[in-house]
Amino acid sequence: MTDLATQDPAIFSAVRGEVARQNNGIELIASENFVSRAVLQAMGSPLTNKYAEGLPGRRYYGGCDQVDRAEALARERARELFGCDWVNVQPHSGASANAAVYLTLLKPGDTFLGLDLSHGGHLTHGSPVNFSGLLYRAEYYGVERSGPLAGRIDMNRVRDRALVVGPKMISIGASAYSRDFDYAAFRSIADEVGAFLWMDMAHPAGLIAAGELSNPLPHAHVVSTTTHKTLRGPRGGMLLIGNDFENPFGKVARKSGRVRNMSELFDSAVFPGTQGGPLMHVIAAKAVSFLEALDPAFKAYARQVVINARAMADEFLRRGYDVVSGGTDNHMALIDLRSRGITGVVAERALQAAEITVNKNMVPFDDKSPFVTSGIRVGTAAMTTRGFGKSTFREVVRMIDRVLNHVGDESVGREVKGEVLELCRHHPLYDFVTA
Ligand code: DSN
Repeated sequence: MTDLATQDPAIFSAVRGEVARQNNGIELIASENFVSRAVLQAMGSPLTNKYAEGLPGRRYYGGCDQVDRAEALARERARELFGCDWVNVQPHSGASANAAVYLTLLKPGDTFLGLDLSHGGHLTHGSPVNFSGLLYRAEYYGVERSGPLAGRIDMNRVRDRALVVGPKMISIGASAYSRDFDYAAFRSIADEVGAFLWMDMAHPAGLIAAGELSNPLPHAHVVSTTTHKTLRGPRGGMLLIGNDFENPFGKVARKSGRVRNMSELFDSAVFPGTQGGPLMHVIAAKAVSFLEALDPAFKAYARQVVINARAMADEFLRRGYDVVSGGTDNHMALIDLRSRGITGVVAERALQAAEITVNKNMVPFDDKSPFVTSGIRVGTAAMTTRGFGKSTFREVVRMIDRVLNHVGDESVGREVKGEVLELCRHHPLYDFVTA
């Protein structure tokens, strides 16, 4: 990055500082991962210069031959990866992909049913400060407070809620839910109340592609995702439709006097509905990451992500922590710190001082604000990319436990930081723009 270093030393310094932070810390934020150099190179390429509104072969601009090739490859590889008929790889983010879902399936004021944000749901699934909660009438289901399903979704309650609120759409998907979903049960409820079923698989997408978790595509009318979490691609979004075009809702819809497939409606909800020009450098990087995910090595990676998450959750339990729902099926665990007498924000800061990055997170039935919270969320996707195995993750929990048992003791923070640095040295990440 010599040009950047010379031309804009301030930005170069921020980039170098961030690379150093990633290299020298333990990254446990469940929504983050580390992309390959090939993905970085595609993102940093002159494809960023190209306008290409439209779809491959049907653009509003000339000179699109090369970016058409890149987007066609991204689409072909995504379809193969998830075994589906149709994808749109243009959404700039998960939130953009979700905006296209709402635009296609609902009208402003329509009711939909989604997972409560404070129970692990996502901002774009009806939060009152987000377009989804401002433009549409959001109703919620949640997880159980106690009993055998504590911390989990009880499908009987989802059905009861759906029968009461009569949603036009039901959404599945979460930012802080560590269990798999019963897609067939969701679909049966959606069919019973005449609702569309939408799955936002942003968090588990890579695990679903690798067959580690159940696949929503045979059940949901539409699936959205980000590409940068467990899928380990560039920051971005995507929409997918399964092979179920014969369902009573999904086959065709009428718009502008013409009968169109749902896929056409979703395409036009992305562009021109909610976006302008697609980010062709990011789409090329998506294609690179999908090729990586089609490699058998990615299956082994995803398997290890799940093994590591189970080991991590188990080690927290063994050390007396409350793990929401008692464990995990996926790449993350939600730790309720109320019984330890510390808040999420205090834990996040104490761990950050030791170069262990987590995020404070609301736990179900939390009595604290989102700025304080009673929990932390931890994930294994990023450090599994760096080669951490299950015994290393148990070590990481030991370090976390030590820090949390000595909040305010700077010497403990310094000692753990030293251990973190040592572990990171044994699992190198990026070898460029280092000081
Ligand atoms: N904000 C992301 C997360 O951390 O889960 C989801 O979009």
